[in-house]
Amino acid sequence: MDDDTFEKSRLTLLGLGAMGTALARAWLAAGHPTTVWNRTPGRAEPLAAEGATVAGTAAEAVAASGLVVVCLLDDASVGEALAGADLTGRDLVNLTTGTPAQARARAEWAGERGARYLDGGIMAVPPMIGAPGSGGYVFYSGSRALFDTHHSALAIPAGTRYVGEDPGLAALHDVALLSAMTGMFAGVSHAFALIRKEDVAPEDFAPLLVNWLTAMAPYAYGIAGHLESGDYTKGVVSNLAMMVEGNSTLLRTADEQGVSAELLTPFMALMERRLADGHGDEGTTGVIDLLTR
Ligand code: FVH
Repeated sequence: MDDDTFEKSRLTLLGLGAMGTALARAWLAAGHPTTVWNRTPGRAEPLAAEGATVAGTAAEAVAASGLVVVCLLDDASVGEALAGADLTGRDLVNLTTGTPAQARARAEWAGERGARYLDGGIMAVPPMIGAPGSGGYVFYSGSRALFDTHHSALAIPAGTRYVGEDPGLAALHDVALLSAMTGMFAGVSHAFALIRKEDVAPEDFAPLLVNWLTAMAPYAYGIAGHLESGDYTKGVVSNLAMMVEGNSTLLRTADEQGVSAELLTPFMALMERRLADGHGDEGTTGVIDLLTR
């Protein structure tokens, strides 16, 4: 049967920033009757022209649909926006980036107000929303029943990955990946700083950087294997003693190029501590032990 034969479920979206607007457009384009609300009303105008129903208050928007999706700046703004809304019987899906503890507290808060709760962590930037094949997806955690009930609507803007009943798990996965990305961009920034004053075109250098990072990324599987087995030396092809020795060349090059090494030195200090503890035959997995309080 043609998909258009089925009536698309009604939903409400609170928050029309860059991400909220992209989400709203994806649901509208897929034919979901969508009610929107934003603190600054002007941001809803283009969506009204595209078929959205614009609510005057967050409480009105919540009252309009059983499924209420929230995509606001942070957890505090979620509390503020929903303060005057009756959540009884609503299915609340919170796509606002927050910490695992905030997600767990928000799930309890929603339950006390009579709502079912699902937390989401968006692994996409706005242009990847509603773009099949972009690779964007959303981690979900919390009520499995709620995820299953609304899966067809939730799968419209981006792919979905349900990671467990604990509402904090989506945020944990989200923030862990964002943290890895932050480290990657620190390295990328340092690399561009090194070449900046030389006769090396950034546009020529960028593909080299991307290829190298892509080639190195699968070593994360080796680290996972170490953590699973407890043997941090298994399959090590570049040992810590060698890498710490090599760090002096990285630091000396930074100095020669007039570049601050401040993005590199915290990680190097941990490598040195692990080496000093007698683990020169490992890779970098032991650094994780030093980080874990
Ligand atoms: N954009 C991105 O690249 C990332 C990708 C990954 C996921 N994030 C998270 O998505 C949440 C929303 O991000 P956004 O890009 O839509 O953010 P902004 O464009 O800055 O819009 C912020 C919206 O939040 C509203 N807002 C802020 N404070 C309050 C408040 N106290 N009460 C009610 N609404 C509030 C703001 O309203 P206004 O300023 O237009 O009145 C916007 O609608 C976020 O968690 C990202 O981490 C995006």
